[in-house]
Amino acid sequence: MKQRELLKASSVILKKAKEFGASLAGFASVEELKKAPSFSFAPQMQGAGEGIGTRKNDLDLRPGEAVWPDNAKTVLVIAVEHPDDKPEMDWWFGRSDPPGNKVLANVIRQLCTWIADTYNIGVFHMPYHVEKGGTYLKDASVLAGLGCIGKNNILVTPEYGPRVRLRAMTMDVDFPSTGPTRFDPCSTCDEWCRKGCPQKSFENKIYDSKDYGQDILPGRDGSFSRPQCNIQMEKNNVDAKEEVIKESDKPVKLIKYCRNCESACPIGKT
Ligand code: B12
Ligand code: SF4
Ligand code: SF4
Repeated sequence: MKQRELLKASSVILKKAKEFGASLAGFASVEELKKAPSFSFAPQMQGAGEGIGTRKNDLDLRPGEAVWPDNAKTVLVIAVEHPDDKPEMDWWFGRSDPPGNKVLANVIRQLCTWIADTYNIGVFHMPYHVEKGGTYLKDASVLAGLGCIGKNNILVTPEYGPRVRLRAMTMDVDFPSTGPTRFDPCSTCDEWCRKGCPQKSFENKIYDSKDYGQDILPGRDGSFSRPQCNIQMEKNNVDAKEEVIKESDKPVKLIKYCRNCESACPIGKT
């Protein structure tokens, strides 16, 4: 594609993403993303590859390893807003994916078909889990300019704060990156996100730059404890109750995972 066509296509694709239901969308370069902090930190993390947030996979990938489709040049990352007044977007209905995840997958599916048909570009719908062929979605979003990683260790966007969920696809054409941005609301904030954590997951600095050979760490400064947060996730699993919902004729177990570090953040609240 010539430069002029490329620029035109990139703005049409980003517009299309919103038409299909994305709240935000942007491009990140695959080469840049491969150098992102999560890729270098993940293999060094204590308990890497076991337990928390790890899924069995057929690809035999270790933490920080990724498989990229042949010729993948650009990651198109989307965010869908999960507002406070629609908590059900995030609930697990028994073993079924939360409705919000279905929206994300549906937008990417539509984009894959439309982009391939319109521009004859090679596309790939990235799975959610990195070890199943996905990518670190927060790093991708930062590089695509959707927002920054807040002191709550998740993506904070100017428009919706941290209350978004993410998904991505690759394309085999080099579209210009749409980020990163200088947006950083945390530097002057009273850290409501951290104060609201029921497991005190940000209480101590548990990682030090000099031990990991990188300045960018979980929770930005090395204070996010994945095991502490996961205690809460397990508690939420145990506490899940059967409820009657309109989507099912039988009562189903509803798992409502903690979101305090998102909902306490004032950014993006109207
Ligand atoms: C495994 C996982 C979990 C595990 C472990 C969490 C963890 N952070 O390690 C558990 C189950 C505990 C968990 C909990 C939660 N998760 Co989770 N999780 C994931 C998953 C699958 C991978 C995350 C991962 O392994 N990251 C890599 C590890 C090594 O690093 P890290 O802790 O994230 O820290 C890195 C970043 O902070 C980054 N970073 C920091 N500063 C900067 C600055 C720049 C410039 C850059 C580029 C990067 C960067 O560098 C750090 C490493 O050095 C992602 C989906 C995905 N495919 O990405 C969702 C994901 C991160 N989770 C998400 C959410 C919402 C949650 C929860 C709120 C629970 C819930 N209700 O869904 C909590 C929040 C915990 C928290 N405050 O971080 C969302 C975040 C959305 C957002 N706004 O960012 C994601 C993207 C999934 C989604 N559906 O969209 N999660
Ligand atoms: S509550 Fe404050 S410190 Fe925490 S993520 Fe939001 S802006 Fe950043
Ligand atoms: S999801 Fe809950 S337990 Fe985990 S870091 Fe956020 S506030 Fe803490």
